[in-house]
Amino acid sequence: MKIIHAEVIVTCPGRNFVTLKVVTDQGVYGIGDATLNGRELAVASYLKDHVCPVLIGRDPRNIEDTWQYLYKGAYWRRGPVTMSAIAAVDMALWDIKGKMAGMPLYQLLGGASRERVMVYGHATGRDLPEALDKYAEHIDQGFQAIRIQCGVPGMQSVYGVTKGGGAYEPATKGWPQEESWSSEKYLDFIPRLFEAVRDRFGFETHLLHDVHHRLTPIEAARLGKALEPYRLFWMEDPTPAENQEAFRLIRQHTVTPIAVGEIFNSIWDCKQLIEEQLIDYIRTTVTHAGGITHMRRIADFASMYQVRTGAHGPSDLSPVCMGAALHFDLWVPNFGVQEYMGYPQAALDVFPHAWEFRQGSMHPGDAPGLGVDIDEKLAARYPYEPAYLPVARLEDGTLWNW
Ligand code: GCO
Ligand code: MG
Repeated sequence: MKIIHAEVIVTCPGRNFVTLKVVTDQGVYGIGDATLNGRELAVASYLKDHVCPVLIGRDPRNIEDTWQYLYKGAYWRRGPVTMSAIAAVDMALWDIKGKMAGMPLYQLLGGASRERVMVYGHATGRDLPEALDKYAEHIDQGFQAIRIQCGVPGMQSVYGVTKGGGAYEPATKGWPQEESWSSEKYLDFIPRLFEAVRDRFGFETHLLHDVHHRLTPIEAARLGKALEPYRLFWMEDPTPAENQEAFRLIRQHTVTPIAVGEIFNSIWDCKQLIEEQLIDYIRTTVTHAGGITHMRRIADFASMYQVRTGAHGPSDLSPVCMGAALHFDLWVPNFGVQEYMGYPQAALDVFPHAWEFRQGSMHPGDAPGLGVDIDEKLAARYPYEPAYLPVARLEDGTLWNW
């Protein structure tokens, strides 16, 4: 069996997505997601110019060998561009293997460890009343886990909150938007948000919050401690994680669980955080962390330290990644939760999928392989549109972590 064709499809049904399609001499093809928000064409070129040519003639059944070939063979290891490209190939090959076997991917991984996958949705409000209303809507939709983000009094823009209300999409067309940030105002307000949520809704629902890398370690420690009475499921990305030792300081002060890893792309990025048990949930994703093959390695390593998975699942990872993630989640023994932000209708139409959402949980479906396809004709109707993530500045103009 041989790969005879590999091509990259870039489409913008509401937002940009990069998809790899790998075709075999037996008529079976597989697809993989290679979307890196705001830097899409770098991965598209990596695939088109450097990876697709060397895939031709390879046996698609040898997934592990192909993974090692692309990882070790490039000499330049890791990084989001490289690892997203490898991930797309890996996903496509697992898709092919599943189709050849006539089995959904989760069966190839070892079968289902649970009936369905618990997902968390985003309740976001420009102010406290709106945030609480959105939270109530999520409870009505059956979510058992809800992330809450809220506008902060005195601050013009906050991560995770749309200016006009409605679904949050951080990437914008044109020049990167500038947001301003005050850790002081944020730290003063956030405990009041959580107090209000627990007062009104009680403790039945898992409660999550994303700090989005904004605090220093000691500030993060203070926040975690202040939020302890509200029993969070997790506090996400409390401080940038390039320096993993920083999390020791946070841990010394608080038992609020911590989730990190959405911008990580290899097992090496999370090594110290996991082996020193500095985090509770690892948020790496199939697309940005080297595919199913590498995610499996990360999850197995994490399981040795009772760290559970909590994969990133924003709208900027395509419905192809969502499918792969759900197969992985259904199998992985140390599953925690899966993020699900949802998609614009146009994106759902371009990527016909077997996965489904119902009452706060999801299932990948039982179609062979990933159970996700791409409608290429429809995709061609939505050409690429340059878009950037915002940048954040402190109130005095200093560039900060967005
Ligand atoms: C999350 C994330 C996203 C990222 C986005 C960047 O927890 O879902 O923080 O909202 O900001 O994926 O492209
Ligand atoms: Mg996040």
